[in-house]
Amino acid sequence: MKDVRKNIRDLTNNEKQNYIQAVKALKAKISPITGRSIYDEYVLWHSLATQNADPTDPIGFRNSAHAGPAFTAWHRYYLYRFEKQLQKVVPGLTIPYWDWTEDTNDPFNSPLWAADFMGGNGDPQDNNVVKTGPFAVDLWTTINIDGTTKGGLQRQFGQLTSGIPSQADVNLAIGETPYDSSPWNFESSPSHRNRLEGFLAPDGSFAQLHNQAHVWVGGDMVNVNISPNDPVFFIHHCNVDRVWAIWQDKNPTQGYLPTGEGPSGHNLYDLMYPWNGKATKLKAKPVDVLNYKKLGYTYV
Ligand SMILES: [Cu+2]
Repeated sequence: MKDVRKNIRDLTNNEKQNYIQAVKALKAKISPITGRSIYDEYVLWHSLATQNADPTDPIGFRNSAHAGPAFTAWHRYYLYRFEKQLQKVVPGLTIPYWDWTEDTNDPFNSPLWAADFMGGNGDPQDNNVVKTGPFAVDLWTTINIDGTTKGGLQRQFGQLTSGIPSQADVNLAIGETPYDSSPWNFESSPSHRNRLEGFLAPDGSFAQLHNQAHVWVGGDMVNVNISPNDPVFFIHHCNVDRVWAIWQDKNPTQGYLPTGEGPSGHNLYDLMYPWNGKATKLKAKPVDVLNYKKLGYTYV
């Protein structure tokens, strides 16, 4: 039996409730190893990877999880682990995905932002703090990169970019080969990874696909160090993972690159920081996560 990751539009009310309940349970649950909230551990892992800038990148922008080949693999492992944690609360629960293309024409009114799901926009009169839904200011707190409390979740829909990805954008990413190319950073082209990550926007804005949806939501989501503070992070990244999975299925002869000549932490057999057995006890390499079906899940 595989875990089935569903479209947010196909969730029953009960499934939505279970998802919210499980996310909140992870926020409340304390890790016996670190003494921190399990949810906040995930925020900090993302922060650790983001702060681990790669000095070998001539542009100085690549880090362990972004603007480099491991972008897709890092986030796939991250979501996989997070989903396992959710399943400890609600057995069989999976992360749903936000297919942006169904909301391209009207992102403000996506069912994602329903009061019984992710809640709505931030309050522009009050520092863009979210005041509706299960993650409203009195019900959810966010953290800074040092783990201290930051306050209410922030969102600023459509202020920093006007739109979210379209079907044409997604088709472009699905049609682009190879997987990645030198110089293995945000200038790589052609590159499925860089196209999907969203640095190849035609207007040079760096805000296409994955990046654009982060920027459109704004607030916590646009602060790459702590973007998982917003629970929508996982639902957004589930769709990024899904698009990569579609690309993989369509291009079975196009493998992960680089296999060994790229930057440290990004090659097929490199350990991905902080899952190097030192920064955390975990160990994960891109090669471990290429086959999503082997990880035990599928998309409908
Ligand atoms: Cu990320």
